Parts: sequence; C-alpha cells; structure tokens
Amino acid sequence: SVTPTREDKFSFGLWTIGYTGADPFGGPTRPDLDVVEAVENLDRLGAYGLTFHDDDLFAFGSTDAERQKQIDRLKGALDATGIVVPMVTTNLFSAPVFKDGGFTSNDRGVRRFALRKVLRNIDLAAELGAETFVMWGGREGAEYDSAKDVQAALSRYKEGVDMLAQYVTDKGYGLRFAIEPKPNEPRGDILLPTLGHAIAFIDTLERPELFGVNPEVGHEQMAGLNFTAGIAQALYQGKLFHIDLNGQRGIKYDQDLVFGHGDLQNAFSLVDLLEHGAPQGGPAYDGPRHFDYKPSRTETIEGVWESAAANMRMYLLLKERAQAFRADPEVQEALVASQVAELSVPTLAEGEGYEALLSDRASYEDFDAAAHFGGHGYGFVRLQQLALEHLMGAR
Ligand code: GLT
Ligand code: MN
Ligand code: MN
Repeated sequence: SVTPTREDKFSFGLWTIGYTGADPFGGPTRPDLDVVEAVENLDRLGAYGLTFHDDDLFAFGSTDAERQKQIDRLKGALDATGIVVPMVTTNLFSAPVFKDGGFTSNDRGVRRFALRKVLRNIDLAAELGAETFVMWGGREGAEYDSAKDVQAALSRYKEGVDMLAQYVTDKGYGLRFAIEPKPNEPRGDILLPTLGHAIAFIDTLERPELFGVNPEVGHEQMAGLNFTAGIAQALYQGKLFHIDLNGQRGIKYDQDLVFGHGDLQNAFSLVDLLEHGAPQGGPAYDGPRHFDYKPSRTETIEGVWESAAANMRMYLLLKERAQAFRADPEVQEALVASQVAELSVPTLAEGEGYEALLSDRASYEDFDAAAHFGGHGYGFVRLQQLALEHLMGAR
C-alpha cells in the first residue's frame, strides 16, 4: 500500500516542514510553524517521528523558563498523538558565534561553548527517548586554506566527540552518534565532506562503536557521488546509523527537494537496497526513514503538507516498484546471466593461500583471457533496462 503507516517509520525534521522559505536572496514566504501544529500534521499524514535541533524548538538564547515551556508543549503533543522522537541534533551553525564552526572554531571559547550546548541537548535527547544523536558540522570548515589548520581541526573534532561519547557512556544513555557529511555550503569546504571521510575519521575515535554516519542523498550527490553505492559501503561497515532522504539534481547548491524528485534512478536503487539488502542478502536498514527536505519557497502551508506527504508516497511507490523488480523471473534470469551472484563466491577456495593459487595452472598459465570475454558480454544493459521498466511501471 502507498498509504503511510507507523510501521513505515517515516520521520521529519522540525526544520524541514518548518522551513519558512528564506534564502540568501530573499526573506521568508511562510510564517513560523508551531511545534504542536507540526506534530499534529505529521500524525495526520501517517509519519511516526519528529526530529529537531534545540534551536528549532526554543530560540537561541531562550531563558530556562522559555525553553521548558516549549519542551512541555512538545511532550504534550507527543503524548496526544503517539509521535516519537527517534533523533535529536544540535544547532551549531545559525548563531553568529558559530560562523567559524563549533567543535573546530579557531576560537577556543567558542569550542567550549559549543560542547556545553551539545551536552545540554544530549540530556534532552535522552529524556525524550531518542536513539540517535546527529552531528552535522556545516560550519566546521573554511573558505581559505591558510585560515584553517585542518589537522588541528580534526584533533579538536576528535577531542570533542570523544568527550561526548564518554558523557553518554557515564550517564548510561542509550544514544549513538551519527555524523552527517556534506562537501560544502555554508562553508567553502566542510570537514568530513563525504561519508567515506567520516567513516575513516570514526576509526580514530576512542569509542568508534558509538559512532556511525547520517548520510544525506543530496550531500553525496553534490560531490558527484553515487548515493546508493555509498550507502552500501556504510551498511558493509556497520555504520549506517541514520539516513537523510531528499532529492538533488546534479552538482550544485544543496536543493533539499522531495525524495525522488531529483535522481529518480538512484532513489529506486536506494529504496531497493534499504528494503531488501544486497541482491545476495546482507544487511538491510531498519532505522527511521528520515526526510530532510525543504518545501519549495513558492509554496504556502498547504504546499508544505502536500510535499511532506509526497516524500512518503515517493518512498512507498519506489518500494512497490523495487519489490516487483526483485520478484520478476526475467530479472532473476538476467541477474544470473550477469553473474551478479557469482561475486559472492570467494575468489580463493577454502583454506587456499597464495601458494596454492600460484600452483593452480588453470588460474593463469592455462587461463583463456579471450574466452572470458569472447562469447558473451555481461548483459548489464539488459538488466538496467529491466530495472528502468519496473521503475516506470512498464512491467
Ligand atoms: C541543516 C542541514 C541538514 C542537517 C540538519 C541537521 S541541519 O538543515 O542542511 O542537512 O541534516 O543538523
Ligand atoms: Mn541538504
Ligand atoms: Mn541533512
């Protein structure tokens, strides 16, 4: 069915449906969205979760009383609807103090302030039962090579997140961290620009098991990368802790379109992977299907809710198409012809090392390279045509 239910685990950032349409060239086209209205509408549309930054819920610089009032209003709406908060994140980018970053600002006082702001929001995340704490370091970076000592910045990043991991461990919070990569915007160059950079960085941490990634479709595509392939690697390394679904059309500014409204082919293969895992099995993804998009600036509030619904409908339509693709006997046959399953057969026999390989004449001396590409191609084009026909609903 393409009607969303709780079981589909669709979640939205408060900053997504709450986006007022302001951009670097002009002011807002919509009024601020109240959190209670946000929760009620997400519930009505069939979502299961709301996520937020501290500053989405209570303005930067709020008094304790103002902050608590907003938290209580959120909790009331959650109780009334059953909407949950699977993920929380901290805004270390909007306030002017963060223009040179939070954890990696050249200014040590800013770094200490950033860590305090995150610690406070981690307490709130734990209180609300969130499982994942996202860290998008959009201001962690530079415009000029001489302005930032990147190695020192990475050391400060590590220092900061190691301390946060110590904190959640000591407190017994069940939280895990998900680093969200982005190549640029708002900084000219952002640290940990792709999911590959982030996974490599995680390897240097004191508690790497508490850290994974929160890749965003458009962010990897801004770097010209294949999102589905990146997600496959994140799954392979056990690091896909969360995901930001949206749409992007090519290498340009971050568009944050509705999921599937960008590279539709890649969205199809992504949903297939998330839902089914690799063709030969292997881990699928069972976390929230989180939409991080921006309702277009041309829309009123009706358009906001229409676009929220469109994200979920696109996902479910692609899920149906992916199921049909997998179930088609002709696709199964084409996969065999393309030797897709053969890649799961280990290259060396059980217990075989280089000595046995070196003495296997069939693998080299008698190997007929011409025959291995003589009679048949791989049939990948046929397979792709079948995939696209399923995507188009033509089969
Ligand atoms: C910001 C960014 C998103 C991140 C959010 C989490 S904030 O809107 O553009 O990609 O996921 O901090
Ligand atoms: Mn984005
Ligand atoms: Mn995002």
